[in-house]
Amino acid sequence: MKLIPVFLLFLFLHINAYSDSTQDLFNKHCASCHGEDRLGLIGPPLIPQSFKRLKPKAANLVIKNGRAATQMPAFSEILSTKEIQTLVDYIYIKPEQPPQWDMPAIVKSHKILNAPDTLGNEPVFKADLQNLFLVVEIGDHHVTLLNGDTFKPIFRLKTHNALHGGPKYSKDGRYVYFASRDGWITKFDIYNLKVIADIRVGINTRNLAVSDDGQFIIAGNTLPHTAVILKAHDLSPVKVIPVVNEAGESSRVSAVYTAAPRQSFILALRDFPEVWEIPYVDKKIFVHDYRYEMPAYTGEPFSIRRIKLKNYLDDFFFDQDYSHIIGAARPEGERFPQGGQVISMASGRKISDIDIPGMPHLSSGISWKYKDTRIIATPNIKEGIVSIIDTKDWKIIKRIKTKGPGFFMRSHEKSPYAWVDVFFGPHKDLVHIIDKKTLEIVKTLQPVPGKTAAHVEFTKDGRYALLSIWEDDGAIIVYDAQTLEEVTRLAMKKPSGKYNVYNKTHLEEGTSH
Ligand code: DHE
Repeated sequence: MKLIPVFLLFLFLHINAYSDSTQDLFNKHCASCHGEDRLGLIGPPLIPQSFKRLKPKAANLVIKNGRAATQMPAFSEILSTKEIQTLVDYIYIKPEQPPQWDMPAIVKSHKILNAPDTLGNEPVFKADLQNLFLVVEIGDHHVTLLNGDTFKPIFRLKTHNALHGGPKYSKDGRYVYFASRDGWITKFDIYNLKVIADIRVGINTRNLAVSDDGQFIIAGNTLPHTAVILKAHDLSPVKVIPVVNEAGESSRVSAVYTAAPRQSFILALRDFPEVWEIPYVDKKIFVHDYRYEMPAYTGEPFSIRRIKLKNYLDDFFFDQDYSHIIGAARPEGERFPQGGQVISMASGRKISDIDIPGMPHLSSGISWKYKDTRIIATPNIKEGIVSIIDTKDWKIIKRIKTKGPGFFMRSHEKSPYAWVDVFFGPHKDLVHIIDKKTLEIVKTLQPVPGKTAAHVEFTKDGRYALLSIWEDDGAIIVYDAQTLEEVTRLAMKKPSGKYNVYNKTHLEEGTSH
């Protein structure tokens, strides 16, 4: 009889010792990116809610081999097979307290630091306000405001950790909104160099979009499974939209966008194959497409139009007038094979497939006029190619071979060249320059041997191209966009994206929106 309690005590100590050492293993190798609580930092949350599409066997392979197009490295040389499996088992355990971030939590986090009406309307510095850049420095979590004529920094702002996605400007370029991966949305007044307001909309957030009328912000979360609408004026919260399908299943948001001509927000969802359109004004906005038996949609503001698809859209691109979504999914066996698809926004139906191999990075695709048509060029994060798509018939007209998978592609209407980086692999220090007329690589730059070179943005007039040396002791290198010669360089802490006010607010065809 006495043996039973002793056995139970042994069992209890054994389980505790096992879980402590598992937590130690997790803390040592995973917590710096995914958080000790597994709720995500620069890496995504590692709890069962985040694994609706990733089965344990596949998670094991991700830990072993790393994940393409993310910062997730391979651990096969560092951890034993047993340790990897221990981590897989651990991340599929539900946290004791289900993570929550609801309206009361959002309201509580809201801080107005400088009421917008108390600040002056004249900028406190001299510069061409349309040719300013914001450079996100993820090395030490700052944003630098840069004069696009002199290339001299004007101001450096401390931000929340790990900003992700492009900061979004108000139409006049005075205000800018940032989203951090840990859920914070910040409004900054560029004229006064002051933060207006700050609010935490989620535990793990993807990105934000600003309505074309400047009234509303939408932020998409991966934890919890919500999208949050804010008033752009002072970031006060308006509505939390649960991201749930008709069967009651919830999904992470993979990205939110503004479709200006449609006066609506578009949401790409990760865990069920739907795209959502959410109007932000009170009028009939959806044109009936006579080719299909589809009723016109007359949505109330912030109601949901569900566009149901046969495959997920993990990454996508809009054509210039926002009448089509060109999307691609991470391939998942026979049910969801690889390839792209084109969705008509009017009918909500797929109108074409696109034969793209690997994993095209459509959200950094660009478009330009080519001969008698308009083309879209997209880098590929799995293969060393740039795919050129003809928007007349959605056929691939060329695959340009590069020195490795790339992440970002850029051009400017006034530039004869498109720039594409080679973000992944041994040639990460190279950048290819493509002639937009011949679709040939005409030059390959190696700005700093051995250091990652990535993400280009042009000045307002397209005369100069700014490139990041994506390292902690990195730099912005300014090139003459015609001669491709270096003009100057500025030291920066792991500069990631850079965003020109004019190009972004005028939806310049060579940059992301
Ligand atoms: Fe990004 C933009 C998704 C990993 C740096 N990234 C975007 C956008 C999406 C996206 C949907 C467009 C939204 C916008 O601009 O509002 N990114 C994803 C992923 O799904 C992916 C592959 C995995 C993830 O962990 O989220 C991913 N992204 C990364 C990185 O690892 C990068 C290189 C480093 C980082 O900061 O996390 C990175 N993503 C960026 C940047 C932009 C971006 C710099 C804005 C590009 C622009 O010029 O607009």
